[in-house]
Amino acid sequence: MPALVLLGAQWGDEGKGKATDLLGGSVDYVVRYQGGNNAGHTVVVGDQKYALHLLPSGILSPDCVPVIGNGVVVDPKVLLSELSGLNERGVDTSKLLISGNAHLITPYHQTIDKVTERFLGNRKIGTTGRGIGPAYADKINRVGIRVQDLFDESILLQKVEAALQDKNQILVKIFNRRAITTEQVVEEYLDYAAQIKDFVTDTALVLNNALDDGKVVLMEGGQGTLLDVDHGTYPFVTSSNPTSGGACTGSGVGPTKITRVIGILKAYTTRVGSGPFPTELLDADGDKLRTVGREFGVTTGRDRRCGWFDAVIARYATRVNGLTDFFLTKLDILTGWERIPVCVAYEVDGRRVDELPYSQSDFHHAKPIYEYLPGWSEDITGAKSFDDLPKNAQSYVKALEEMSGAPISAIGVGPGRDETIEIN
Ligand code: 2SA
Ligand code: GDP
Ligand code: MG
Repeated sequence: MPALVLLGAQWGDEGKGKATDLLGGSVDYVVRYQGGNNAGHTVVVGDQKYALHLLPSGILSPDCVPVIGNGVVVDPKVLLSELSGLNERGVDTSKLLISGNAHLITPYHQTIDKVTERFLGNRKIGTTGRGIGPAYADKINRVGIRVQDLFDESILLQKVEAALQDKNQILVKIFNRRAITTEQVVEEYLDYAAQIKDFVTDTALVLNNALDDGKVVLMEGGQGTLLDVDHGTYPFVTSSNPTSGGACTGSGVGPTKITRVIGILKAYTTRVGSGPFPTELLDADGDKLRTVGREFGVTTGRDRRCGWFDAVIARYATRVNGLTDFFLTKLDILTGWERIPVCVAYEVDGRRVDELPYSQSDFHHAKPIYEYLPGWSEDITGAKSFDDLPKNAQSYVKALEEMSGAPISAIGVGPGRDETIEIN
C-alpha cells in the first residue's frame, strides 16, 4: 500500500485527526498537503487530548515521520508554539520535516483576513482569521514568501518589501490601518528561521524516495470536500484544495502512487462559517446535536452549525475525490433518537435533484428530501464489532453506505483510539 489519502467528505471536522492517528501506527510518513493553522484536528490518546492545528496528526505516533508539504501555508509563530506545547507534554517532534516550498503566513495576512471579513459585512465567509486566504492569494499572485526565503536575508528583505507595497496601500488607504514596515517583519521572521532551519528540506524528494523504498505515506487533508476552493460551495470555502487532487500538488507525490482514498464521513453534518447547508437544523434538534456531539471549533471555539446526514454530499465526495472507502464517525452521537432523518435528494424550485447542484443559486435553494430511519437507544460506545451494534444502528450504517457510493471500512463509536469498529 504505497500512498494513501485521508480527507474530509463534508465541511470539515469529520474526525480526520482521530482517523489519521489510528492509521499512524501502520504508516511511515504522515503529510499535511494544504491549509494551515485554520485546521483543528483532535486526537484522544488514553486520557490525553491533543488539538493539532498545523502539525500532521501523525506527530503523535513515535515511528512516524510528520511532514508539512509544499501545499501548506505555514505560520512559523504558531508552528513553534505548537511544537513547544507538544514537547512540554513529552511528545518527540524531532522527526518533523517542512517543505522549503511551503508559503509563509505573516501578520499582515492575518490583518487583511480580519479586516476583509469586517468589510464584507453580512457577505462574510466566516474565516478562522488566521490569514489563510491572503497567504494563498499572494502565492497565486507570485508575491508570496516561501519557507526557503527565510534562509537568505537579502532575498527575504526584497520579497517582504515587494509584498508590502500593495498591502500597505490597502491597509492605509482602504482600511485606515497603520502601515507595516519591512524591518518589523524581517526581524521577526529571521528569528523564526533560526529555530526551524533543521526541519526544512525538499519534502517531495524525501517522500518519493521513501515510496521507492516501499514505505507507506499517508496524506492527511485539512477542512473538507465542500470547503475546497474548486469543488466546494464557493465563495464560502477555504483557499486551498482539500480534495484528493490537492494531495498530489500539495506533496509532490504523483497520482499513480495513490492506491487508497479514504473519506471521513460524520454520521450527521456540521459546518463552521457561512454558506449554504441544506440539512441545517436551526431548532432544538440542532442544539442537541451540537451539545451531545460537542460541536465547537477546535481553533476558534465557534459553535458549529449542525444538521442531518446528507447523502447527496457523500455521493459528491465519492465522485470528486475518487474515494475507495469511508470511515463513518460519531455514530455514538446519534444514540437516543426515535427516528433519524437522512437527506437522500434535494428539491430545487419544485424539481427533485439527486446530484449536488453545480449552480450556486440552486444549491442555496436546495431543500432536503428526507427518508426516516429507525433510531436506537442502547449505548454503543463499547461496541467492538459490527455485530455488537443494535440492529437499527447496523441498518443506519448499511443505508448510509448504499446511498454514499463507497464501502464503509470503519465506524467511530467514541473519540478514543480504540473506540473504532473496523470492518474487513
Ligand atoms: P479560512 O480561515 O480562510 O480557511 O476559512 C474559510 C472557510 O473554511 C472554514 N474552515 C473550517 N471549517 C471547519 N473546521 C475548520 N477548522 C477548525 C476546527 C474551525 C474552527 O477544526 O474546528 O475552529 O473554527 C476550518 N478551517 C477553516 C471556515 O469556517 C470558513 O467557512
Ligand atoms: P477533524 O478536524 O476532522 O480532525 O475533526 P475535529 O477534531 O475538528 O472534530 C471531531 C471531534 O469529534 C473531535 O473532538 C474528536 O475527538 C471527536 N471524534 C472523532 N471521532 C469520534 C467518534 O467516533 N465519536 C465521538 N463521540 N467523537 C469522535
Ligand atoms: Mg477540525
